[in-house]
Amino acid sequence: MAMRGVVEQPSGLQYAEDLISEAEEAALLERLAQLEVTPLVMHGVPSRRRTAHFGVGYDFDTRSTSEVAPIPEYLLALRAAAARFSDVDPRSFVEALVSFYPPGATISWHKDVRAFGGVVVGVSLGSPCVMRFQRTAAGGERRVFEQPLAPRSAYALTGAARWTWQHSIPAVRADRWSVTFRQLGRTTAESPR
Ligand SMILES: O=C(O)CCC(=O)C(=O)O
Repeated sequence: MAMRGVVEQPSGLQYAEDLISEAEEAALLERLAQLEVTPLVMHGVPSRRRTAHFGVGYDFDTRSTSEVAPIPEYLLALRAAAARFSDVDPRSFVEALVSFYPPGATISWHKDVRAFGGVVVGVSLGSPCVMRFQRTAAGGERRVFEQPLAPRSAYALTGAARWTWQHSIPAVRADRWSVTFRQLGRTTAESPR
C-alpha cells in the first residue's frame, strides 16, 4: 500500500548496492543460520522478528546499554565494509545487531535509541524489502520516503535520517537477515542538542 504524505528524500540517508559479493553473502547466511536468534517479547507477545546482539546490548525497560558477547570474527569483514561505506573507524561500530525476518515479520515505526551514536549502518541479506521513512514537517504535514533494500546492499542513517526521521519495514515476503552496526554515545557533531 502506498504511503500517504509528501515524498521527500531524508537528508543523511545513504544507500549503496553490492556492498558484498554473492559468495560473501552466501557464507554469511550459512553462519547466521546457526545463530540463536530470539524474539523480542512486548506485552507478553513475541515478535516474529528475531535478533542476536553482539558487543553492546540494550534493555528497553531500563533504557540502558550493557556489554554482551563480542562481535564474532565472521562479522568483522562486514563491519569493515560498513565502516568504509559510511566513512567511520570500524572500531567505532561497537554494536552488531543481527535481525532475522521470516515471512510476515516487520519492524514498526521507530528511531534508534539515543544511547547509540550518529552513524547507523544496516546491511541486508537474503530477500529484498522496503524501508519506509516518515517525519512531521513544520505545519504538521507528513513527509514520507521509501527506500528499497536489495540483498547485499547497505544503508547509512546519519544526520536527519538518524535523529529526526522514523523508519520501519513492512512485512517481508521471504526470509531476510540484516546486520546493523552502531556506535556508542555522541560520536558526531550532527547529534541533536
Ligand atoms: O532490518 C533492518 O535493516 C532495520 C533494523 C532496524 O531498524 C533496527 O534494528 O532498529
